[in-house]
Amino acid sequence: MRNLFVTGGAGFIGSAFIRLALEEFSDCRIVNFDALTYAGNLDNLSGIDESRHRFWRGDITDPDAVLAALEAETDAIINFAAESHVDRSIASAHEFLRTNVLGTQVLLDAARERGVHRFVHISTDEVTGSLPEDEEAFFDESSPFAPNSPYAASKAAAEHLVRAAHHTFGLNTVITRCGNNYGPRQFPEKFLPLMLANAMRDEAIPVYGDGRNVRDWIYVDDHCRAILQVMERGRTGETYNIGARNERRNIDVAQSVLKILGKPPSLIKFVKDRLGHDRRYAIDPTKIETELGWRPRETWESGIEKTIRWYAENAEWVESARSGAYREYYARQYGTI
Ligand code: NAD
Ligand code: TDX
Repeated sequence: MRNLFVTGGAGFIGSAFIRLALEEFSDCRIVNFDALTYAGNLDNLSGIDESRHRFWRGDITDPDAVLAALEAETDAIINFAAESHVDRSIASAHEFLRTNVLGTQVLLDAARERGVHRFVHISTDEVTGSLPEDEEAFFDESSPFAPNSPYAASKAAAEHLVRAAHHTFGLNTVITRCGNNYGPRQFPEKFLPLMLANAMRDEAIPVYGDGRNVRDWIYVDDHCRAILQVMERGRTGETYNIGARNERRNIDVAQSVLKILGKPPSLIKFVKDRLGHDRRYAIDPTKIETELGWRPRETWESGIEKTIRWYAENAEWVESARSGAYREYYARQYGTI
């Protein structure tokens, strides 16, 4: 029996992970602990096997709530819960420190108190900062910390706390660092779903700065499969980079998506750059490839096709995500473009 405690399981990656874990392991039972912030959506879990999934609404910064939900026989905590959008962290860092830093410590303490066997912490390539353009430099697991946004700084702080819990208390921890995920059910504040939602409605696509910033893209299920392998077989106290060797400039991503959708390149609008905008991320995934034998299954072409199809077929989900508070956020972030 695998008893998992997943935090942030109503978000983009956490919900994909729950789908996959329930599919891959027939003996898997999941408690999904999520505060349902603007980014959490129970519709993301529609169609899963409810008999093996229990949703618990709660905040990871609340120790009593976490302990109430965390069963003693839990095999692993997988911590996805976070404030995850860089632009929002630039507007206000407070929630990022509260959830990403304090919340991680609350979970680490609870894991010790309940004797949880393994703590899997989901981190990001952004903790190691920005790489130079046009150079054969990559992030590996020993790259120095150099977070540049309040979001990245909060994720770096969380990693330090996980490391400390392992070193000081011997907690069985593993950390994963991934790059830019794409796929179904990603909230349309992030570049790719924002682009898809706007282009499908013939609205402008905002591209920051000169559009030459590079991101390393991975299909969300490939990321989740890697997390499952790290959860099962990763070495305690270790960090694993996860990447599909798929670097692309933002402008190229925008142009290729418009081409697939049959929309004109004139929809692209260059807008004011993000403050402190990291130039390039590029992940060296050699460690997870050689130690755990993980490889991505999707190519960029197959992943993008699946993603576009999902957004085309789920207009209701998109409209609901784009309503209410999203409109205020969008107006604040982009004005009228
Ligand atoms: P998301 O914003 O889609 O989802 C976050 C989820 O966490 C939501 O369901 C939200 O309700 C929940 N949450 C937020 N604050 C909470 C709190 N205080 N208590 C309980 N639940 C809370 O994020 P995502 O894109 O799915 O990212 C998941 C994780 O993966 C994050 O830790 C993020 O840093 C990391 N990550 C994301 C990417 C990416 O490209 N999206 C890449 C690398 C790493
Ligand atoms: O409107 C936009 N226009 C634009 O040009 C937005 C929202 C973004 N961009 C650019 C900024 C980045 O160079 O596109 C690139 C991708 O931006 P985001 O989707 O905001 O992702 P990023 O900032 O790269 O961070 C993502 O990857 C690492 C996730 O949001 C993080 O949670 C993850 O840790």
